Amino acid sequence: MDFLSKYLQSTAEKEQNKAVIAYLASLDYISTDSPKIAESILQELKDQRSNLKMIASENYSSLAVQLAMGNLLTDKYAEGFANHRFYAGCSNIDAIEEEAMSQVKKLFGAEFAYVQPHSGADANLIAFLAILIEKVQSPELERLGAKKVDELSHEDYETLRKVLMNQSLLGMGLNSGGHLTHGYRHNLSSKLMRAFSYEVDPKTQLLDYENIEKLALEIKPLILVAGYSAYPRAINFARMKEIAVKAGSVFMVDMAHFAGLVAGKVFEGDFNPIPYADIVTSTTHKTLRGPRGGLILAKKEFGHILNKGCPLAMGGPLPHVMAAKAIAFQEANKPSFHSYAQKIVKNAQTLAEELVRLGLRITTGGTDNHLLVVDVTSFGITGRQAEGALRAANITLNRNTIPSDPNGPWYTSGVRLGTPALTTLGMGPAEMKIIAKLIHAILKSTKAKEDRAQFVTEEKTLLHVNKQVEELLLTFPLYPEIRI
Ligand code: DSN
Repeated sequence: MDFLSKYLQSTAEKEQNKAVIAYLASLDYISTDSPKIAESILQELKDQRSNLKMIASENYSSLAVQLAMGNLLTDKYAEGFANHRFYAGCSNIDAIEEEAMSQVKKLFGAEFAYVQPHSGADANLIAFLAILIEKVQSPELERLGAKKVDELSHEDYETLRKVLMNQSLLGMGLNSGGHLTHGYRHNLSSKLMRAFSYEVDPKTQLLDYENIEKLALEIKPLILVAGYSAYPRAINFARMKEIAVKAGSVFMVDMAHFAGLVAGKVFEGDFNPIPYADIVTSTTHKTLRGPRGGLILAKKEFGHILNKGCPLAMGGPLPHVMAAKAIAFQEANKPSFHSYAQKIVKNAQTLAEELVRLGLRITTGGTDNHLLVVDVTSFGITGRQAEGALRAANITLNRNTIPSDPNGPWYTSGVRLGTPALTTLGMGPAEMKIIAKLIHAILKSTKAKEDRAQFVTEEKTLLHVNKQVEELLLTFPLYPEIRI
């Protein structure tokens, strides 16, 4: 590969366009060491440029965010937390971690921030453990007459472990749009604690706060979790907090999906989790548009435990990713991020309205956020078949269960669509209307084969949609400054 010298010969803006130079140089340089890896990076760029990215949990980060991850920060061990490390020579990592913490606290108005989690799942695990330690282990230690776990005899430690493992968690069920880490049977969360789920109302598919309250008062969980991966509505966190208080639960919110909508002030008042939750976890790469990673915000009382996320549950922090998080938080602190967040929702609502107008069934009938879940059963296909047919048409999304899904989480009866990435490209309501028609055309022209994963789509429609997608993406290109 020799992208950089071609670029330098063809542009007079070379002094100004440092990001492009860095990007191209890195590709060229990687290709000298590993042509295979350079080829895959290039291929991924081409792939993302030729498909409409509608996976609700994905986005396009800025080149500054991406480039911050490609350097020697990855070589540094920094177990511990800022200014409290188990390794020498961490002062630069301290500065990076402190900058990321300060930017994200400002962004969300949070008392405490922990920016090390490698993912949202890590963030949730650390949050669960912090709550168990603060609310269960500490009083149990006192009862056993010890200050630290190290002081306990083997027998007393076993007693403590049994008490810790006997706690309960109440979160939104996977079929209703909750996340795996909120107590799903195939996730550690349901092995670590006794896990219970609340589900959406079968008729409206909306959260039923009265029902959640009833369940919470019966179970009295240690932790009440709010948050979702596939629920298209705003949650009333003031109401959820009220339930948590009545049930004597710690209130935790996983805002991985909608963090960008909180940062962008779309979700305010009762719908902003920060003032209400004891602990808020998130990812940094979805609506928040940062690097792949996790994040925890909390009331101060949990800070001293959360800071011990490594080694409590996690390996060494990733300093290069913390640097990229700091940049992303700074970007989200700019006023332009507010209008970005508003446009995400406007686009999702337009898409939903147009799909409904075309006769599609959308769970809850619409959306308040960045995502929608479409029931594809009326087309006689599974979610898996719909996902495959749409990908063949260059529309990338993921299959998703709908409430009470008869097809289970592998085949599913729905697809989940999101607008964060297309909004980053600059698309608006006019494009959403076109895309709704394209999705409808593909679903209508797809027939199921016997196997629940196999399908066939009418050739003429497929070619038409491919062409339309290509035209849209030529008008709204990804990283237009990178001309390769
Ligand atoms: N995998 C993420 C999503 O797609 O929603 C959540 O973990």
